[in-house]
Amino acid sequence: MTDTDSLQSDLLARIAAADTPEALEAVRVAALGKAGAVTALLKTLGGLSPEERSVSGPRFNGLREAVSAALAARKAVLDAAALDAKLAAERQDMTLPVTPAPVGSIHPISQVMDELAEIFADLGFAVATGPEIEDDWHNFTALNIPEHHPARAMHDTFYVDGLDTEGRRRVLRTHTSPVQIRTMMAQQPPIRIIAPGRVYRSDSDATHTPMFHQIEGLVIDRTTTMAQLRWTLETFIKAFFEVDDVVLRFRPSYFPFTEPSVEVDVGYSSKTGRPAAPGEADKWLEVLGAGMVHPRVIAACGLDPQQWQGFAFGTGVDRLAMLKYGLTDLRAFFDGDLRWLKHHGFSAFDMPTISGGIGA
Ligand code: 2NL
Repeated sequence: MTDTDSLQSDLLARIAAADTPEALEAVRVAALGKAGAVTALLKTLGGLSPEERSVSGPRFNGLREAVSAALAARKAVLDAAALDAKLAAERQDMTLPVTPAPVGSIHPISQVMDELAEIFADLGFAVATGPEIEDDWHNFTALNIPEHHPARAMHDTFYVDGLDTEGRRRVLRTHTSPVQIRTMMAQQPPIRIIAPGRVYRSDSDATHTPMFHQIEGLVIDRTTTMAQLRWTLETFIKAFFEVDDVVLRFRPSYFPFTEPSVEVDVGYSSKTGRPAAPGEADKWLEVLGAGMVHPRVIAACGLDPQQWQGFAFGTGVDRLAMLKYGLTDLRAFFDGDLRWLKHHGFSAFDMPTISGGIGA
């Protein structure tokens, strides 16, 4: 047996005996590394005569190939064994419940606006929207609010610097009525719309925030009456608060944009904390303002008040949300506290519908 043969059989035996990847790597370095035994043999080829090289060259290279092949084969065996061990040790319990992906929740104000849109849609009302930065004509003048009315004062209303392209003062809308003005100017009656959205007033204390939410309704037709207003509001209050019967009280009031004007109280049971039928109500809660649209407002929109008349109403969405869902702190609505939102928010999958029960 030559030296090459005995080196080969020694290395193959050590490869076969290596039982970890680390032990196998040590044999590889000892054989084929920079200072390895096979590398050293190959290095001697350069100093041999051509005759000697033609004998030793193929032998040494054969040795290197045999050792490389044995290393690769042994590595495959050890890798497969390592994978088997890992698979045997690790377990996934496929019966465990999945961790649900984190989901957000619907803010109570958004929920209530969706409920209102759904209720009024079933009564034939479309949702109308408009700009939050208005001009003083749409926000005040068209609504029969005179030039020196206190509502126009800087003290109450946020004005935006500069004038618009028509020379009108720009204001953050103080109510959603300008949306109805824009609708009456853009389309012929009959009109049945609600206008929900953000409004702004310079007011800030425990029960007032400078931005809040309003919803107004408008019906314009040839023979629209206050009796229809009463039925519409009754139907709305019953659907929204999910009560079978309710009593409303119309108190005479004043708004520049309606004549006659009323404030609408809902009979309320302090026992159930809900609106109640005539016999069960023990107090009144003011929830809406309403009236017949002032003929001057109809005329300002380019409609003939001799042909068209209508009713309008308005109410605060934030207060409706507080009443329906028992929320006590208005300011928490706008703090963006995720713990509050998680607790009081609604599932995005609970779509409000009349048939499904609005507040389910
Ligand atoms: C309230 C009272 C009200 C209206 C809003 C209205 C709109 C047009 C014409 C006439 Cl375009 N009226 N809106 C009417 C009566 C009352 O809101 O207490 N809101 C919070």
